[in-house]
Amino acid sequence: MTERCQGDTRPRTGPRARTAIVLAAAALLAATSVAFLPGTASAGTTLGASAAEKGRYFGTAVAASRLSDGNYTTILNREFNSVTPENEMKIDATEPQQGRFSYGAAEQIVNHARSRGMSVRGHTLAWHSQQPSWMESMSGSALRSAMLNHVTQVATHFRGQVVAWDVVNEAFEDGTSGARRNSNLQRTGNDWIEAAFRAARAADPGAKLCYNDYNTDNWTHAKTQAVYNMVRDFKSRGVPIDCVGFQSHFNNDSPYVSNYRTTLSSFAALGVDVQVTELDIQGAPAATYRSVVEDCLAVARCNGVTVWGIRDSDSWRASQTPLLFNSSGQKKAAYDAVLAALNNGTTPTDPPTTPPTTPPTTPPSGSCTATLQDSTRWGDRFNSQVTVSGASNWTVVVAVTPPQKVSNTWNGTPTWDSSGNVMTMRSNGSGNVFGFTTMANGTWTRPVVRSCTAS
Ligand code: 9MR
Repeated sequence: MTERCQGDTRPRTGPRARTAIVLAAAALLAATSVAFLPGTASAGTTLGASAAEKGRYFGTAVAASRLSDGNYTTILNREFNSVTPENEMKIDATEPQQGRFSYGAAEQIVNHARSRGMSVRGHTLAWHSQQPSWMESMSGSALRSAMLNHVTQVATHFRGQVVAWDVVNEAFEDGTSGARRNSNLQRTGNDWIEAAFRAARAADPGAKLCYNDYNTDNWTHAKTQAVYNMVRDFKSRGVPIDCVGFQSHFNNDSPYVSNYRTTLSSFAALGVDVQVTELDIQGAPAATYRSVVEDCLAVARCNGVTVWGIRDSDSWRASQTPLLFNSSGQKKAAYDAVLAALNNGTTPTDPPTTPPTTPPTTPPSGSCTATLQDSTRWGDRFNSQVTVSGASNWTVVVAVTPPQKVSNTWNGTPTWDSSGNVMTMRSNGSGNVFGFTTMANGTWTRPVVRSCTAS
């Protein structure tokens, strides 16, 4: 359960040591149960930290042009642990002229995010909209090759930096037809979507590959069923799809409905992850925001929620005031509801997994003490929490065992060695308890604290 971390060379056996270990374990158990009560510091006081404690991310769309706005970046850096470039990775932004790629604005966002331990969702590689004019006027096999080249180039450029790509966006028609949207890409042949997924997989085998759409939230709608059938077909034929994004732009014409959870769980049952990718709700009713988050938390394969902007003034639908912060950057009632939902959320019912088999380790001495505790565990991943004592400005080095990968962190600023298995976590003013999520990838060995240094 716990790990002694610094210069503790006493033998681990003998009645006294055993008594001490039992007492320490009891104290930590007590501390753990308190720690997860809502309202306490480590129950999460920000959206990202609270989501991470549930093994999820909480993200936002980010516009590069707003990164110079201090009010905006203060909220971004404090609250979110995932970002989606709002427009900067779209085709017209990244390949404005055929064969000439332009990554500056996208890289600005990627660097801002990754240097602060946030993950990046890539949006989007193939879409009928926001095509540069050279692509809009193309058709047939020339367009097919240009599209595939675009997917390959962009996914290769950002390889290793983007955790999930919206490979294809909005390829189905609205209404009751259940048909594919008629677009220049669709006219290159019905297999254009799977061709795009195969190209993306070849370019960045480590990224999750998503299909992303809107008006696919209501389980009874023809469009939802049409996307579901495509995903089922892809899974049965081995087309490389890992996730489905539900944009979830809710308004009076396209409201949230209570079968949303059924939609998420039905797609997840096909063997894909699901993600809420562009959430905004007209008027930002707190109860609806809360329901969306609870629905995601109730589905084990729902990885996280992204809102489509930070403040109402940042929204593409600003007049509908659909976001969690008002235009001055103050938290709205919907914010409180989302945070409460994240802190009290139901625990997914994943199958039980084998606990770690390695004994606790004693890392070399340092100038502070870092104690690692196991936390929530799911079918594919687990959380760990590290408590630091003896310093308020600290640096803790933690190693995970390959092929494990850390997918999320909270309450610290991480950097990585070149292998990606050794994380150096620095205090960021959020206190002396930090946490992280490890994707097990089949290996359930407990992460090891290597050192703790006061700075
Ligand atoms: O929020 C984006 C807005 O700034 C752009 O002008 C618009 C152009 O198409 O795209 C908006 O984002 C869209 C996203 O890329 C796909 N789903 C719908 C979003 C809202 O229109």
